[in-house]
Amino acid sequence: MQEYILTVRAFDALPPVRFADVRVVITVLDADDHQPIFAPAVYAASVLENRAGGALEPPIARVQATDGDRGEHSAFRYVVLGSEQQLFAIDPETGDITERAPGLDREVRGSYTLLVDTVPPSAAPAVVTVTVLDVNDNPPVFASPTLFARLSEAEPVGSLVARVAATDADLGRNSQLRYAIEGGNVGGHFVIHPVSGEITLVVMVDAEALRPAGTGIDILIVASDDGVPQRSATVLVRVTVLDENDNAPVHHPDVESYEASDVLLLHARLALNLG
Ligand SMILES: [Ca+2]
Ligand SMILES: [Ca+2]
Ligand SMILES: [Ca+2]
Ligand SMILES: [Ca+2]
Repeated sequence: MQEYILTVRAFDALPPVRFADVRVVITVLDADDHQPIFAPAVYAASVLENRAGGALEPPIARVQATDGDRGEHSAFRYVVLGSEQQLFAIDPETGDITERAPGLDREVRGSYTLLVDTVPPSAAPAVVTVTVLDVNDNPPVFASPTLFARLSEAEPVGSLVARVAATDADLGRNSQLRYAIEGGNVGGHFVIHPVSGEITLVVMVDAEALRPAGTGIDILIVASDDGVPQRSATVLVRVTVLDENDNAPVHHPDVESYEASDVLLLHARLALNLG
């Protein structure tokens, strides 16, 4: 409380001059003529997604407002305005902002803009932008657990057999994928490009060599992200090997003597019923 102390002296107008003093105390009473003011008015904060949230976690940010009045006229509390108060809590006394448990999901929403005010209202609400930082909480995903490919046994080395592609919902290194052959590449016929996912033939396939076990080769491909902890997924690539007529024909004695042109001529004569 502010006080002014004055001394007022009264003099006689004519001699003998005498005087008398009086002490005047002026007390200036406070009126509620200041609103709380946020300083600073803009805040930027970031928080890892999937944090437990709640009061046990360190606050995301702390806002601060001051009121130029005194006593009860300077009292206020902090509040978060609008729908964001469902996700973010503010300590009414300290201005500490925390996320309400459970944590935020960057894959759903990457940033929030909070308006923070006081009660009674401030001159202007503070703006707090909260950026949600990525955590590697998503594994790579293949569109289908199995990919089918066909390969002629006549395909030369270097041929593209198939291309696998997975997606990862995270960000940056947490979504950067590398591919590798994890199993089933019996005979070492295939290699995979770690970035493009292209599977290339490096040793030609012989369909006859696969029988009677089957008509194809299964390769298990793994896609791994670059996050910590690393997450991965697999896809099975079933390569059906198509037989080509690469074996010498078994000749029948009756037709052995015919040249191709003779066979055609014979068929033509029969068709014309020439005998
Ligand atoms: Ca005030
Ligand atoms: Ca997430
Ligand atoms: Ca990931
Ligand atoms: Ca994530």
